[in-house]
Amino acid sequence: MFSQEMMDSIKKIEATRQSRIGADLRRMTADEKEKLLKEYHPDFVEDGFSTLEIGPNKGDKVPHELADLLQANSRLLDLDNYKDLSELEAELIEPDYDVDVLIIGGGGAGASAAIEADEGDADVLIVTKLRMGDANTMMAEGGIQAADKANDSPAQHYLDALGGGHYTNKPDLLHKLVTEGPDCVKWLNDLGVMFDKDSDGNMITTHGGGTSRKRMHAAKDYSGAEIMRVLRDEVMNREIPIVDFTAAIELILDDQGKAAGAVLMNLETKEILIARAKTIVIATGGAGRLHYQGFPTSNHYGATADGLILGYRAGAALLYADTLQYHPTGVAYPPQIFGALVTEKVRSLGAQLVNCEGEAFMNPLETRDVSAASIIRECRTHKKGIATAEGEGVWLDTPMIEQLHGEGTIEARIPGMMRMFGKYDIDIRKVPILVYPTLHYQNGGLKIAADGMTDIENLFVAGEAVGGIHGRNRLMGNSLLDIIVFGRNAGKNASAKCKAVETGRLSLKHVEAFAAEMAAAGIETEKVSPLLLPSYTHGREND
Ligand code: MEZ
Repeated sequence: MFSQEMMDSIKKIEATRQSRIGADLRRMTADEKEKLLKEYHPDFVEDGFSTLEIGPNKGDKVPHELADLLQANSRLLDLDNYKDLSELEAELIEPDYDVDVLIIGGGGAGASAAIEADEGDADVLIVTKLRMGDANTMMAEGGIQAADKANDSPAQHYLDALGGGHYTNKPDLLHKLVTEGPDCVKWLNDLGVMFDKDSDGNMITTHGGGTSRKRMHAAKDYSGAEIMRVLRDEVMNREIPIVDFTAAIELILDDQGKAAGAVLMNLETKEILIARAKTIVIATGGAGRLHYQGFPTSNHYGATADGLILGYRAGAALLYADTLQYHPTGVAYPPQIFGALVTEKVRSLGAQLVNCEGEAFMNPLETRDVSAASIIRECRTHKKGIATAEGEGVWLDTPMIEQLHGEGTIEARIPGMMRMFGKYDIDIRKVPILVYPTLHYQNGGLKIAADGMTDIENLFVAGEAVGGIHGRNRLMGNSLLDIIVFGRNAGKNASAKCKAVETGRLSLKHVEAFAAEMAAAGIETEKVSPLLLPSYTHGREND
């Protein structure tokens, strides 16, 4: 199972384990962190980025892969059953769906928005390109932050997230996140999420990287799946209509430039459908499947930045689209689960990051950007990584957890991790895990105000497609929190707003205008967007 090099190194890990337990691993200074990030974090790799030539963020840099999609051809310009755009525009008069609130995306943010919009008596429709719950929410493991303990406060939570985000978080968005956190965890608990609790019924909370208080609430190490289970049930119980396997491929504006619906495509039949709506919530999630800079990803199959493309082509601005989160502990070995998430909770429980010599090279609770950069340095410059067929990695010393907290802790607190590695005959109670950074989260996204609305009237955004809440680096557990806080917020505000909306004549003129802007800038490309699904066939579709 393990190579000889790995076996030899594991012996060194075992030999140094006892001396590392209780060792005071110094936290880096701000200057050390800044230097480390500039040298090793992928956000600072100059040739990973292109400068946008058109659109609201013209002049800004974003990853090449995203730039190629933001400046690509609309799918509407190349539809089999329509001669040209005017033929499709003629169909806008008789939409297939006509609702108050259209929610694009079936993850945690979309579900939360739908529940609150329904609660606000709006007529709601969810469209999702896969199935309800096929989303990054489902993949989140370690927990959700909320400052609801006596020794904590939203102000403390604010300061932690602000420091972790390099002081670039939008203050009003961060304020909302932390002040509404406790109520959102209570809302989830009341809906039926089975959070870990002690024998007195109190929530068990742990630290995450960069937190000054234990405020991570978890459902073992499948917190996102548990939250999604409950949200999906709630959507079903309320009989909110869901159209699945159907992607939004373009937004529709009205003749006053306000958002007024979306063009949908059934992914199985390729049928085109028109949805008219008074307000729209984009909740399409992240972009891990764009594999920026060749990184593997912890994201679900549909994470292809679609919402950013839809919003941008309609004229909505992006914020911090040049900053991504590489989760420090993606699986480096075995290859069958390369890039999968090893939850930060493993480090919260005390497992150290250790190089091939058995040396702990950083405090395990540094923030994610710093931890990822530190692992890359350990491998690339210090040459203390372990080689694998896919690249390299460092050890995450999981057996330490049971030495610190007693036998049975791993099975009780991180059973998902134990099962995932167990399938490949790796018992994480006995041997460490090999890890390397994996593309995990889109820190940036569409710019919103505190009510969740973009620069485009009636267009709301929630969840990972939003930029600005977390600044340039998100702390663990603030994403599960943001999908709930900002999902509910968008749902409430979209349903309240729709009562006063008088939709004008539906139009796709912005699609033509964007194509003209591309032509004027001399951008010629075969690419069409949104991507919808990634391709792993590398041109071998017919093999
Ligand atoms: O917030 C996250 O990204 C998260 C909880 C991930 C994890 O490490 O478990």
